[in-house]
Amino acid sequence: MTFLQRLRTNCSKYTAKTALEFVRDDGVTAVTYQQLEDTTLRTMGYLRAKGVREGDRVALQLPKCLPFVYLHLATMRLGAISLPLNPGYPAHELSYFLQDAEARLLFADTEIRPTLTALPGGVPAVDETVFLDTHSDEWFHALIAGHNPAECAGLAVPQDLTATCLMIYTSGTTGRPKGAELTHGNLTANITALHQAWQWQADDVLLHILPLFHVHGLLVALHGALNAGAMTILLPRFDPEKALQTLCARKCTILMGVPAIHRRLINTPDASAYDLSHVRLITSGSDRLPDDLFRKFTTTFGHVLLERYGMSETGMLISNPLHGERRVGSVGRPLPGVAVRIVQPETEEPLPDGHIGEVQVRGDNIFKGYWRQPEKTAAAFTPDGWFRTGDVGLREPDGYFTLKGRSRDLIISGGYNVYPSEVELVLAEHPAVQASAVIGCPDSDWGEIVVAIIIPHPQTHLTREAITTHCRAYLVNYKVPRRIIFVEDLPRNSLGKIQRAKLQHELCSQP
Ligand code: MLC
Repeated sequence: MTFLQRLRTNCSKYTAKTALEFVRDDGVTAVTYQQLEDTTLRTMGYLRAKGVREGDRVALQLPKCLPFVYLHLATMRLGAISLPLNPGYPAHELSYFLQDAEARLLFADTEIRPTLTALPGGVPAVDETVFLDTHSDEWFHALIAGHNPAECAGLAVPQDLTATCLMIYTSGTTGRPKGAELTHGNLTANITALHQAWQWQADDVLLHILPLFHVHGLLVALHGALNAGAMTILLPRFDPEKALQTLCARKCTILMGVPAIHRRLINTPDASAYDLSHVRLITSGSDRLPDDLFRKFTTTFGHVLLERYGMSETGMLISNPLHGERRVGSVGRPLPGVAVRIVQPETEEPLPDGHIGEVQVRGDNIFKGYWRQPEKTAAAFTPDGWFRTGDVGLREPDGYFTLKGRSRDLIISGGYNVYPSEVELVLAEHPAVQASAVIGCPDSDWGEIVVAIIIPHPQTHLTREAITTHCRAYLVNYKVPRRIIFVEDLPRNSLGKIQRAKLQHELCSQP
């Protein structure tokens, strides 16, 4: 049964049970499984009336809200492609995604109307933009009110496992971001493996504190709970105190976060006074979990974090066990249905246990390819069909995997991926920047922070503030360099390539 079929079954099985609760400062909106199904069907009617057909892209640049969930599910149920986008993208980044994806519809918050209207020539390659006032759901319900659930109730839930239903943009070491196409089969394989590994139950209560526009918050957390017929309590944004209070008051059983979130949780005043004994699972992913954080979390809350490993292109791959040893520094063993091998990077020959090499993976969870990028798709896989993760690691003789770094230049800040090249491209647009290099430096709060090393043009007076202002205009907040260093020269190798590792070695330990 596919994820969407399972969800529909859950909606008819658990009719009166709460599926979602959205917590606002001014109150809580509860949605039963029956209401979720009815609203999804109405939304499908609305989208169909707007002309959305199989394979069309529907872009969601919305803050975390219930209409996001309805639009996402309704789009996929129609056989169309849900395209979640970070609501913080400035016009420059947003414009690229919209152009590349050629979305039929864009749903955006009224608050970003000025950003969108500032785009030269209007919103690119989108047939229509629908602005929603996401402060209240009334607005959305008024929009779909003309559509009866019966209108789309007879439509078959998509059966084609190879059809794309979700597109997530990911960056790379070169070029512009690419849309990773995930299929119904991928979503189903991912959620089936996690359901089994973490033993999701219908009486689980998930506290949802992550953004919805990424694989972690969407596919692992939200889909996981819906697939199990469980209840999800959604907080619109992460606030450590509110999270701990809600976790206790609502007797939540599952929490998922990134290391930057877990660090904030342990640093909350009187953290250890919160009784989390009813919580059965707290997971960590999207970034390496430092050993000290792993240990401090256990001493603070009496809970051993379960670290797991995944990517946008693959969904979840490896996980520490629900029962058994959650090994510090390790991401655990491959999930059911996922094959993992370690290869020698140049020859791609499999390596014996204990040897460090590139992590390559296979399974029904691995994405179909990059949107309209056949060459990049081909380059992402080995000739025999293994996906090259770009991560470096080793396998212990007992099957546990440990990640040791990356073979690509990737910075992970607060669980978000940043590729140096995309920041360097923006820096190069500044008239007073002669050359630049961007590196990630370790940071106790964010894991890594983005650091820009810049050679200013002679005869210009370049300030850090000017660089920050420039970057904020073109890049979403977590990509904006937190440290800016002016230099007269950059170290290059004999081919003229900037030596990032050398810069990291020289500059990262300095404040
Ligand atoms: C916010 N800021 C960041 C940042 N997030 N800086 C660096 N890195 C980040 N990740 C900056 C803001 O610009 C702002 O600065 C200041 O920090 C405070 O912003 P904030 O929004 O109030 O921060 P906060 O709410 O504390 O957010 C922190 C966070 C958030 C950890 C909750 O970053 C987050 O939700 N991260 C999760 C990301 C995630 O879901 N990744 C999954 C990817 S999927 P200023 O100067 O503007 O005031 C994936 C696959 C997998 O990777 O395996 O899961």
